[in-house]
Amino acid sequence: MDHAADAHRTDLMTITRFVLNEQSKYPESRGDFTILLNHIVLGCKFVCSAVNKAGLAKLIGLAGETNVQGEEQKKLDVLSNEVFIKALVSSGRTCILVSEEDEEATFVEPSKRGRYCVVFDPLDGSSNIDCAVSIGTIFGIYTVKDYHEPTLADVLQPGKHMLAAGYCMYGSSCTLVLSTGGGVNGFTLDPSLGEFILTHPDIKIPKKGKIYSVNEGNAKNWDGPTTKYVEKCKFPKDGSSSKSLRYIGSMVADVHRTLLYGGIFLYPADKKSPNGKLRVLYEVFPMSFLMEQAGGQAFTGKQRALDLVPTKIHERSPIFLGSYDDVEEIKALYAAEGKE
Ligand code: FDP
Repeated sequence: MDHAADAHRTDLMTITRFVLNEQSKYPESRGDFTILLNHIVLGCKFVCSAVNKAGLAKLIGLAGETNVQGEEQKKLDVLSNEVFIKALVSSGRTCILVSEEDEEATFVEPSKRGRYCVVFDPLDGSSNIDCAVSIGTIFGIYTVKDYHEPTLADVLQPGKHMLAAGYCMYGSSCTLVLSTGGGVNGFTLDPSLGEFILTHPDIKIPKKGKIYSVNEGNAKNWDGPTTKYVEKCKFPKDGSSSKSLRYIGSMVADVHRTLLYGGIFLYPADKKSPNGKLRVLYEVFPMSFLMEQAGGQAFTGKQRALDLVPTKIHERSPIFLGSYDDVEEIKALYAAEGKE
C-alpha cells in the first residue's frame, strides 16, 4: 500500500469541507444549511448503493422481490423516497418536504422542524432503472417564512427564490452537482473513501453548443416554434453545421451532459400535454437554477423559467434549457410567433 499517496488524499476538497468553507464566509451562520446538506448527501450515498445493486435484484431480492429473509423488498423509487424523507426529517432542519412520490406535501412535526423546505424527485428517470441507464435525484431548497407556521405558500414560490439546488446522478460514476447561488460545482463519489470529492469546480456551460436533446417521437404534436427550432438544428440555413442529437430520456443525465458539453435540452408542450411533462418544483426549477448559475438560460416558451410562480406542488411546465445562445434562438422563435 502506498501510504504517502494515501496521506496526500486527506487534503482533498470533500463536499463537507467545501460547504464548511462556504459557511465560514457568513460569520452569522449557525451551520444549519451545512447540516441539511450533509443529510442530503447521506441520502444520495444510500440511493447510489441501492441503484448499484439494482441489476442484482432478482438474485438478492430488491425492488418488489422477496429477499432471502422472506421480507418484501421495496421498489427503488419508493425506497429512495423513504430514504430522503427520513434523512431530511432527522436533520432537524426542515419543515416542509415536497416529493415527486407523494401526492401531498409532508409537514414535519413541530419538535423536528427547522427553517428549510426541500422539494425533490428522489429517483428521476425511473423508467430507465431496469436497463441500467443513468438516473438521479433532483432537489431544490427554499427557506420558510415562519417555521412555527409553515404553509404551502412557502414552497409555491418562484424558482428564483431558491436558496440552493442540485442533483445527484447515479451513472458510470456517482456525481453530485450543487449550486448555493454562487456558481456551480460538481463532486464525484470516491467509493473507496465514501466521500464526494470536488472534481468539477466552477462549472460554466459553453455559450453555444453542438447538441440538441429532445424526444423527437412527439414531433407531430409540437407547436410551431419548437418544430422550427428542431428543423433548424438539423437543416441550418446559415451555413453552420447541423447539431447532433443526444437523448437519454433521463433528465438528470441529459441535463448533466448539456451542462458539461453545452447545447440545449427541450421538453416542450405538445398537443397531448399542453404543459409539457416535467414538474416545475423538483425538475424544472432546480435544473433552471443550475443552468443560470453556470451561465446558461432556462425558458418555458413564455417566460424565464425561474420567474414562474407555481400554483400546485406537482405542476408541470414546458422547458428549454442550456447554452445561452441556443436558448436565445428558441426565445426569438417564440417572440416571432407572438407577433404573427
Ligand atoms: P421518467 O419518465 O423515466 O421518470 O420526468 C421523468 C422523466 O423520466 C425525465 O427524467 C425524462 O427527461 C423524461 O421523463 C422522459 O420523458 P419521455 O419518455 O416522454 O421522453
